[in-house]
Amino acid sequence: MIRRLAALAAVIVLAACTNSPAATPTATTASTTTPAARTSQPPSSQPGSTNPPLDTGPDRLMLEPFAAGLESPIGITGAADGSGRLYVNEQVGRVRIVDKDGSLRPQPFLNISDRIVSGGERGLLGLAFHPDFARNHLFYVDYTAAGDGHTVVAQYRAAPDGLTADAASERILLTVDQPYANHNGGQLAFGPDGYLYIGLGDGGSGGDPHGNGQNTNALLGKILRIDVDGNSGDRPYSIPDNPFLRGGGGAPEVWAYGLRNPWRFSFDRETGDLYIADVGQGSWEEIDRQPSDSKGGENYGWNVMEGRHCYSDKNCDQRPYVMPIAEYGHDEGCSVTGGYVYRGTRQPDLVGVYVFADYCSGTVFTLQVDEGTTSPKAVAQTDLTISSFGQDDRGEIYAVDQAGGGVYHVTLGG
Ligand SMILES: [Ca+2]
Repeated sequence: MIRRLAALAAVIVLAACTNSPAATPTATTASTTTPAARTSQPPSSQPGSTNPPLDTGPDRLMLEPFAAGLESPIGITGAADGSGRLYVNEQVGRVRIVDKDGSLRPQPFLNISDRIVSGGERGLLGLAFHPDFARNHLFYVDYTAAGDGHTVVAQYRAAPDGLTADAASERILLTVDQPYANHNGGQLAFGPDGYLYIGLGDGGSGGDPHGNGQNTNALLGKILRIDVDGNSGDRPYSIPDNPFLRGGGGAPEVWAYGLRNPWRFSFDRETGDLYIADVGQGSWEEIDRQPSDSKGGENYGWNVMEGRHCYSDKNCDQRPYVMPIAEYGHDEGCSVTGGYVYRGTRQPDLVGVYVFADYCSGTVFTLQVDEGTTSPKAVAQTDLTISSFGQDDRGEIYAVDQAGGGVYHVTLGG
């Protein structure tokens, strides 16, 4: 506890020095296990000295150290069970528990590293808890299988106390062939409709050589939607009323398509809108939004388009595609990490703001999502490798630093 208070104090000191232009990012070594204080200085390209319009959200966010000692964390989530615990997936194949006081439990919640190939864009990529987890103890993971490198989505069952889960309880729901090692997607999230949404990249290599993004019969380059509480025919799940369920034209699991590598998507827990961060090829990173009343079937454009720009055909007809609500170029980063719309209670001035980051530059951005198409606003420059954001049960947002092994609480500071 003393160490944690010291770290927080260091953050506050740095925050008081944010007029200094010398606070540039430094390399974070993989051996770092104690979170160092992170700067909260907006990048120098931001007009921090002028008064912004009132409705553009906070000018500055802080990432306050919350937990440390994780190995290559790439996801974090609460279990919506009232425990206040955070569950962090480590890339190698472990799920660890961070208690609500920020302490990391030494015993993993789950260890399935024996069946996973990890490294690069592969590993234990996704984790989601059943909406009724408190009663049925079921949760779901997305991982890259050892041996063939394919994507597996599987169900596990936790002990009633929520502290451990038996690796032998695995029930595989879905296996998807991966032609290349990269672009595996991996996000899992339950929507407000109670169905499980699954993000899959285009299969990898570069430029989508197999054309998966626009092929509605392929599961790659998609967001899928399945009902884990049912089963139909030879499937260990059932298909909700998805866009291609009736009338054909695509695989029944497909919910949305035209995606390159959706690295994190999330539902706004108040509005039900879906926010998708789709990693770009070489020039543009994008955020897409799907309204809560969508019936699915949106085509987000890849590989005809990258962001709002024609990609495979320089004179493309943009009309069939849903444009992103925001994009940024590779002058500001190289790989988007999608985040969450803040709906917590501890930071009223952050309510309704979508927080996300760039994995490469360490820049944290916000979007004022009620403005429609908008521009990302850089609100913190960190030296973290932000691989994922997540929410606890109360709607507080956390980030994980893959290189340093830390968990950070996103706050307004002060
Ligand atoms: Ca797109």
